[in-house]
Amino acid sequence: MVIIKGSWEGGTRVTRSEFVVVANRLPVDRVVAEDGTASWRRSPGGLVSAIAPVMRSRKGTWIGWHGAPDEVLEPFDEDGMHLVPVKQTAEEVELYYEGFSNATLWPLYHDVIAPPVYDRAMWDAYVRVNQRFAEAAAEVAADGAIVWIQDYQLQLVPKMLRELRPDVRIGFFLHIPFPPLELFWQLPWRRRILEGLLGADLVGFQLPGAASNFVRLCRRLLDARYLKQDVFWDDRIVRARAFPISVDVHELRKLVARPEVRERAEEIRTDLGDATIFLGVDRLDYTKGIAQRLQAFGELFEDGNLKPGQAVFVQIATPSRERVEQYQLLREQIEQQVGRINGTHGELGFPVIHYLHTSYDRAELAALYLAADVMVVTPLRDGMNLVAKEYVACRDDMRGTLVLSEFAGAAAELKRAYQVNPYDIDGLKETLLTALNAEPMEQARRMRSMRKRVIEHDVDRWAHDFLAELEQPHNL
Ligand code: GDG
Repeated sequence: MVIIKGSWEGGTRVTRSEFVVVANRLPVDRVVAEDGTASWRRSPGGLVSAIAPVMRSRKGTWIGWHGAPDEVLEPFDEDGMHLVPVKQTAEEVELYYEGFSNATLWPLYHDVIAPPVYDRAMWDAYVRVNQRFAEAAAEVAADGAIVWIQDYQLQLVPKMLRELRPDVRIGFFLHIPFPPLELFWQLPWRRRILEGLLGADLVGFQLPGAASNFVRLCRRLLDARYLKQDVFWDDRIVRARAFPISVDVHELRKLVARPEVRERAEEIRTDLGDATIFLGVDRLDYTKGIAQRLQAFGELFEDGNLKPGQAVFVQIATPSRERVEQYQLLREQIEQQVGRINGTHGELGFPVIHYLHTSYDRAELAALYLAADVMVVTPLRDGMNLVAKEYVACRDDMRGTLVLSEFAGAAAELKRAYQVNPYDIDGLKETLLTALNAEPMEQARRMRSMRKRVIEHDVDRWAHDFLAELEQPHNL
């Protein structure tokens, strides 16, 4: 890492790095203590823990927003990483983040489950903020550096960065699905997004089908030549490849080995009256199929297949994107549904659903995974779904069953899950009962096979495979 005098925010020092990660958010959250002093804490989650070791060994820099609108922050070091905050105004958060990213791209890329908003002011803000990220990356990247751009908020950055710094090697990874041509075609700025992505040397997706959608679009929309999953563009080869993301198995194994986590799991079971526990853990998002799973669960009581006190559903719904209208509507809808089901089927002291609209620490989540008999993951569309893999990674006791939507990326790897079509409520009910009644031997057989896959393909391997591919020579 070379420290040079630079022009960053008017003459402060710029650290140039051989390895740069660009993501909407920095990998740290600001925590304010009771006495008002602020400090930074590493954000939970697999992406950060996968990239942090690479950042350290390569003395990398992470570029991202620090979470406070209108605030300008100088670059700083934290947790062994060099961090470069990128400013976002309150208006940009509304138009670029809540708007174009989460009210346009998010629903469009998830099968238009909610109607996407097409708004020119949102698009303009998306372009402006992407340009700012590209400029920050251009400024900190050393000659010939590796720059790894993350996710749908930053799809224009590859092209913008290449224009500023043709010497750097650019990788892009999309964490969410990439839609088929028939849906992507709706987007008024479809050409600009595709050209933006084609600025990269390597465009990574969760699944091979998404890579194929991308290549097909390049051909149809831009008339680009291609061979298998290589697109020929601007005298370069742009590779489209699949790299299914995974979880930090090492961290989760350490967590579930802690005696207090085991004890907490026991305590949860006792608190719930030793009922059979169905568990859902999701961001409160309309792509996650929460309403469908609760409806199926409620109907099992209606049909007399389950009895209050005998089975209970714990649904953790982590608050998410609370200023976006569709998310406010979803929250109302789920809360009404939970009230209705508990009102109809619950008994005094025995609600059938425990709905918790809050966020927990990793240890509590691990204890919940250990306590659950049936883990229910039923997204209507999901790039991967880490919750399914976390559950599997935690169950070193070989117990518990996983009900998994066919529409989660994870279904391609977790073949031994009880797979369901979440739109088919009868099928979902049947599968919940089958998973509930699986014999311990059958549970262990399935769990062993799923654990093998997750342990061998953890998040370190994901990061390693992506970077190894990016570093391959790729000249025409
Ligand atoms: C996107 C894609 C893709 C949840 N509640 C709490 C909490 N979580 C953690 C889970 C898990 C993560 O959040 C959620 O990851 P998912 O993969 O399930 O879903 P998205 O947030 O939609 O993620 C997805 C992923 O990116 C990675 O590429 O798999 O398809 O949509 O790790 O454990 N964590 C804590 N408290 C909570 O209450 N600490």
